[in-house]
Amino acid sequence: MKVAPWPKELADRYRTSGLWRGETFDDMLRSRAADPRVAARIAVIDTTTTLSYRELDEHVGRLAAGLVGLGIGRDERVLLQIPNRADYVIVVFALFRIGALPVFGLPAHRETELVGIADAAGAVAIVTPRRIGAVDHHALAETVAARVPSVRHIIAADDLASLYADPVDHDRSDPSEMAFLQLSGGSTGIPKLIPRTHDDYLYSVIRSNELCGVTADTVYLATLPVAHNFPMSSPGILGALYVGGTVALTESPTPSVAWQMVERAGVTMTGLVPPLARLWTETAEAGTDFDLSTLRTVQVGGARCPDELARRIGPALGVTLQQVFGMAEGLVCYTRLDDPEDVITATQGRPMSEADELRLVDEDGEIVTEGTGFLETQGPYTIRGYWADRSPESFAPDGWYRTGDVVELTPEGNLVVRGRGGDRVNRGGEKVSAEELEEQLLAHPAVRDAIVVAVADKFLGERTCAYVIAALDDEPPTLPVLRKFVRESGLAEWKLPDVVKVIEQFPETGVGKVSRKRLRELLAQN
Ligand code: OOB
Repeated sequence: MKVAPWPKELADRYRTSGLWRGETFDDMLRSRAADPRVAARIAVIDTTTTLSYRELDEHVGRLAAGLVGLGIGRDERVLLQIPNRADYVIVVFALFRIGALPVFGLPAHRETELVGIADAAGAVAIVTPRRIGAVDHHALAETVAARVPSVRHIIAADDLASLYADPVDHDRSDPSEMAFLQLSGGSTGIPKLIPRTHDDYLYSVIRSNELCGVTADTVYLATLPVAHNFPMSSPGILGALYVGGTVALTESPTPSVAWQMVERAGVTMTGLVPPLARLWTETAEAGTDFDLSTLRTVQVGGARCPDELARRIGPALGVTLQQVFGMAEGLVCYTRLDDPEDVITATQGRPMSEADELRLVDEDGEIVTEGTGFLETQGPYTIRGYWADRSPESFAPDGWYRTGDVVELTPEGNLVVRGRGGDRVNRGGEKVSAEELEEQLLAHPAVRDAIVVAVADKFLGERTCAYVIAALDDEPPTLPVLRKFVRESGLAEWKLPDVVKVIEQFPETGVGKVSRKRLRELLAQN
């Protein structure tokens, strides 16, 4: 299956310099399981299951055979909606083994998102447990399957064993081809699918391991939803598995649950978004009986970590903080573990690879050499296009990815994230596309027009404010009414508006477009 290719000259360079190694994710698991020093070590642990590398490989082989038996084939897309459980790892590697392509849905996605993703990907199957908490995910998957004709199978992620069959041989995947599809944090309502190859993604994992000090003794806790790029590969669960370390998983990120797993598995490292980092920090500052002494590194990323919080995390949790600024499209920046304190607490680090190229541009695309600018990038693990070529405007004419982030470069070459264009709200790491929410709000009969902007929030960093023009003067839409409406339209809970403001007309820019900037200023004033 083809991905938008890197220019030949770059691809040759990445290959000859050994960044792209010609290794697949299935090669990786097979060789760990075959290595007598690694085979018996714990690969994966959750609250009910513990698997050694050999056992994981056996489960993967039997499930892979079962999936082939269902008729799922190479290059076919399979939408996953699996929480942080050992089953997730088994399913992903079984799909890798047969060369089918996982599409990384999140447990919080609801009908509208799942239909959009399944449809755009042409998914042939959905894998989800029957329930996650109070939600009937099997019923949800059935609704999606009824609306998306390509979906032929719904597979129960909590009953994988019913599919197990005797292992069979599989053709090896081409490392330069697509391994899976990630989802973009997105500034549009249409789901953008991010094709990542074995070569490019494995390079990012291996390089992340080097600079995050991940070894066979690392126990990485997936605290954030594991399908997300950050806990998946920065260095995440794939990093830990690559070196024969241990992946621990927790379904709840709150201290009272997650810290039980820290104690039980002897967790050394995890990644958090800023609101969770605040919760962990404040809980630890207040005093805890949990033994967190095995924790060495806590990463924070996904959204801007306030400097004030960054200064408290290390002392409170007894760890080294690492800031991570990354994106599912590729580029990931890290502060280094031995950076000076002020770099760790006040910057978002620098690119992981010397082959990452960065430039800052202004609104017209002109290069900016001083101060802040929009970040654009190309490199050995940054995509050149979305799958099925959606949103060509996200790429500059020469193929560089336009991150949309406004950043500043310090003299030492570290990045400080200053914000981004007005089309997306970053709600503590969970991104809300203004366009997607506006579209849903416009469908409500009491709404004539709607514009969604970010409002500053101490806990989440940003929250979602919907400015609406009422359709009828005597029935202005209210927050509870619009939240209920958006929830029922099938969007994930994190996308519901936090604030609704009814306004008579939107302020305009000089050219007659709605000025989001002016709306944000209005919000800041009151
Ligand atoms: C990560 O990936 P996505 O794809 O959910 O979101 C990417 C966007 C970035 O473009 C930026 O706007 C924001 O999230 N972001 C940050 C940040 N980390 C991500 N903004 C400020 N400070 C940070 N530290 O969020 C992601 C992917 C891999 C590793 C880490 C995060």
